[in-house]
Amino acid sequence: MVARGLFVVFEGGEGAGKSTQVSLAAERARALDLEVVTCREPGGTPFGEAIRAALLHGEGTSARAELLAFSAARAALVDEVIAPALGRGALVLCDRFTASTVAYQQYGRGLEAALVEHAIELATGGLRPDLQVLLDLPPARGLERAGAASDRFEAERLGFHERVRAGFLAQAADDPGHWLVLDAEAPPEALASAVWSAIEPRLPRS
Ligand code: Z5A
Repeated sequence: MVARGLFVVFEGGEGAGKSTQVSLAAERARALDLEVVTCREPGGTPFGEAIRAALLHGEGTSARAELLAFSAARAALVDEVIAPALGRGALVLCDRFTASTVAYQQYGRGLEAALVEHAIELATGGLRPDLQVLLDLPPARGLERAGAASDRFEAERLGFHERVRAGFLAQAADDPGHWLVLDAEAPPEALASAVWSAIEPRLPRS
């Protein structure tokens, strides 16, 4: 049987604290001598980082082209980083993954669910996270934390960010066994403990 690590994804709106929680979870895991691989979307490979720059700081494009660009970056990340790490039995902690595509491109931009689902399938080859942590925060609070808009998504109107939040909450409600929903206004250490309590029992035992 092929070794399988654990794939944990952190999701939420801008400034929700995803990168903070990826770092705190990685610290806890490394203290236990586990192999930990951290990554972010879009990005995480040289190809993906080039797409990230175009998506976040370029001129912008159609919603369909945006969907395909996020998907191309994801395919590279899955093939080059995530799948090999899981094959070695590592704990993979990723800042955003497919739920962001559903929340932003489907709920936010208004693309059809079937189109988004198709792109996700193509990019991941069916790979799904074992656990998705939703750091839920009213968008106004998250944008305040993130500071002055520094990319094309942060610059969207509040209504867009409200739809994105609803998109994350709907996905979590549809599949509660694979989601942990946390109030992102709690202190970072308290959130990190809640996250670790969900990760620890899912870790592969040797
Ligand atoms: N996007 C998409 O449309 N489709 C897709 O498929 C994918 C992505 C994958 C990527 O940006 C953009 O791409 C994203 C969606 C879109 N939209 N935007 N913008 P990103 O992920 O790089 O950027 P972001 O979501 O805005 O992340 P961020 O601003 O870096 O936020 P974060 O990682 O969630 O938060 P943080 O950096 O950990 O913390 C933010 C601040 O809050 C910082 O000052 C912390 O010290 C503070 N913080 C953190 N935790 C707390 C708590 N618990 N309490 C108080 N303060 C806290």
